Order: sequence, then C-alpha cells, then structure tokens
Amino acid sequence: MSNGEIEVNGSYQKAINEGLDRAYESIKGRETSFDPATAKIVIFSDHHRGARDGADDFRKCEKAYNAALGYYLETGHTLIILGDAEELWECRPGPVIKAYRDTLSLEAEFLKQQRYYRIYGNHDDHWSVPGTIDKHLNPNITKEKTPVLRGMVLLNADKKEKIILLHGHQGTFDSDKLGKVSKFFVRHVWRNVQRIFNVRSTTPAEGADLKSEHDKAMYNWALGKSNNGERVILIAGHTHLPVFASVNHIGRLEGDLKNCQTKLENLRAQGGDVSDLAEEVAAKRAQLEFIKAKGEGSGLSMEKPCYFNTGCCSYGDGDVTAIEISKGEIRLVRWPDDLGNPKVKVLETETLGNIFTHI
Ligand SMILES: [Mn+2]
Repeated sequence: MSNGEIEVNGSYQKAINEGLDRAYESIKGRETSFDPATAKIVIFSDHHRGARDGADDFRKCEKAYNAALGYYLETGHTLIILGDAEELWECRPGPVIKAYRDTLSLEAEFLKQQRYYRIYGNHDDHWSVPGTIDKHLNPNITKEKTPVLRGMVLLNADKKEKIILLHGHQGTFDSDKLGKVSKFFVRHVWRNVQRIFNVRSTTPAEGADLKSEHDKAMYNWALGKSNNGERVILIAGHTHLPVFASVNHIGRLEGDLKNCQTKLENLRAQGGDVSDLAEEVAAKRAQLEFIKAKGEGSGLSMEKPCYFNTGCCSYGDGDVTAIEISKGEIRLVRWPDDLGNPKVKVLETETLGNIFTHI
C-alpha cells in the first residue's frame, strides 16, 4: 500500500483501477510535451448540452461559459473539453449542435488556432467514432477536423512530471460494462432505449455518497501512478463536484473550522478574550452546514495533492467551474464572479512546483 492511500470498497477500487488503467495504457506513449512556465490551458467538462428544452442542463450556464471562452480566446489559452460536453443519452446530436451554434462557433475559434482538444466522456462517447463530430460540425460551424481523444497526457520530460486528463467515468457501469457488449449495440440500440425510456444508470454524477467514493478511488489510482521517480497528477470531470489538490469544498471548510476551533480552545485556556474568535467559529460552522445541506457528498481532504476535478458547466445556478493552468500555477476557477459579472473568480490556486513537490 503506497503512502497516502485512502480506504475505498475493494471491488469498487478494483473496477476503477482497471477502467482507468485501460484508458491510460491506450494514451500512454502519445504524450503532449508541456512546460509549466509557459503553458496556458483551461479545462472545462460536463456541459451536458441538450436541445435547449426543459431537460437541458447547460442552458442556464451558457452566458457564463461563452463569456469565459471569449476571455480565454483573447488571452491565448488552449481549451480542453474533458467530456460530456453534449448530452447524447437524452438527445440526438443534430438538434444539440443546432441549439448551440454560437457556443460551438466560439469553440471552433480555438480549433482554428490549433488550441483545442476534446476528450469524450460517457454521455458523448458517440464522438469516439472517427469523423462523427466532424460530420455534424462541418461545414456550418467549422471546416477543421476536431481532435477527439480518449484522454491526454501532458509531460514535462525534464522533471518527469505528468498530468493525466481523463473524463473519469472509466470502470463504472455505463462505460466499460456496456462497452463490452459491443459498440454497435451501445450506439444503435442501448442509447435509443435510454433516450426513449429515460433510463438513468447509477453513475457518480447521481448519488452524493457514490461521488465521494468515486473521488477517493480516482485519487488512489492517481497516487499509485507516481513511481520510479515519476510524479503524476490526474485531472478528471464526471462527478460535477470540483476538487483541488485532493481537497473538496466541504473538506476545506471542515479543515478551516477545525483550525479555528483549536485556536479558540487555546485562547480560552490562556484566559484571553475569545468573543471575536467564537463568532468566527460560529460563522464557519454555519457556512459548513449550509454547503453540506446541498447534498454534495462528504468532505474530502486527502493527503497527497495528486487529484483534481474540474466540476462542471451545468450547475443549476448558471455557474461554471474550470481548472486553469498558467504562469506555472494551477487554479480552480468559477465564472461568473461573486457579483454575477462576466469575470473569473479564483477559488483555489497553487504553483505546480509546490503540487508536484508534495506528491
Ligand atoms: Mn460523465
């Protein structure tokens, strides 16, 4: 057992390990070289773009997402879409492409400048068949060929540092178990059955407890990849809950509260005036209970900073989250800002140097 590993149900961990290993093996050896000092990348996932009807989860997020794309176009970032951009279990590709022509045209501007990669997830694995997405995007949206990948590995060869990018559904029922049946059956029969009868499989995007378990399993897998002097971080999506350096929002709030409570106890023991600090503890507790009641799973605060999650672009309040890499830093960001303006809000930030040193 490697240092820093966290307890997860054995058979679940095994399934996730096998799924992620299979995907990783297929992309290893085709690394994209990466220099943290100069790289400018933004990673979004889980838009679940639909047909602009009531079931379309992206509709409310369109403004924030398009604003963010405008910004990253001008700042020279490379755009990586980390899966489930289109909701193709519920919709056919044609109406989705038609509904989001403006958004897709913005994405196509990155493509024209060779600053665009798409990784497919479980809800948009339709695009894994070569040429499928081009057929729908050409010629009205773009003439360029869209690179659709199973995953990516960014490699800083000098330091043996790797960033693995995978959607993160690998090893769950929807992907691999169905994949075994046959691609034809999945594409032509099963997806139609799902669409017609609205069959929802139990994916981590559905249940809060399973999401946390899934995060832990992906963390353990990433941890196990750092060996022989190589240091690895995994950036995934799929769960719709952001994770930064293996800590999620609830995990961070729990940590803050604990520190504050310790300070309060110490001050009380010394006989100091505790009124301000007591109020701070109470405010932090209120914030924690507020977030916990949203049913977003449990607090995660894992030892090694090897696991990140982009969150999603389909929150009910219209926010979108992303992972940004620039100026040697990795950040968790949200659009819009606290005032609802089309500006970035940095939620977490750390230098990549510090992240890799602690793995
Ligand atoms: Mn997914």
